[in-house]
Amino acid sequence: MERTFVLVKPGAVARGLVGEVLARFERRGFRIRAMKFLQVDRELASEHYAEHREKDFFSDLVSSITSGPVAAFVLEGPEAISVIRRMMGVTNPLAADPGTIRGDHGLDIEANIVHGSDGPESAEREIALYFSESEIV
Ligand code: 3AN
Repeated sequence: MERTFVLVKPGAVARGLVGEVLARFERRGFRIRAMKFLQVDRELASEHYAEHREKDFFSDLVSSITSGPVAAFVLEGPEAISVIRRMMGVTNPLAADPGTIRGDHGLDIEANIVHGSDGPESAEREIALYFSESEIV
């Protein structure tokens, strides 16, 4: 069993897509270990996206993720990190395959619906950023 961190981004929350995104993961068989609806502040956003600090799109990324509430989840299942990444589709929705979350629900790379951890270290780091141990059940 593996745990991963998933976040439904503000644009998708505003469009009413939280249930749609979560339902896909639940139907696939992943278990919810933690869930939270929150407003990300600039400090948390900078921590979350620390690896992108030098990128030219960093300030847009921080503005985007802090633009409204998000839904955050810890999901668990076999090979959760890679299976969920494949279900999300590639970063650019224009290139994401139909049938994936990004491929079915958007066209804008800066509002690409969902974030999912890209490896075991980032999963543990991101889970710890958003949840305390007692919130994971
Ligand atoms: P992923 O979310 O697929 O792991 P990352 O970690 O490379 O992709 O990018 C994090 C976020 O930064 C993406 N979800 C997307 O919103 C934004 N992003 C990535 N690349 C670009 C880009 N070239 N232009 C604008 N935004 C980008």
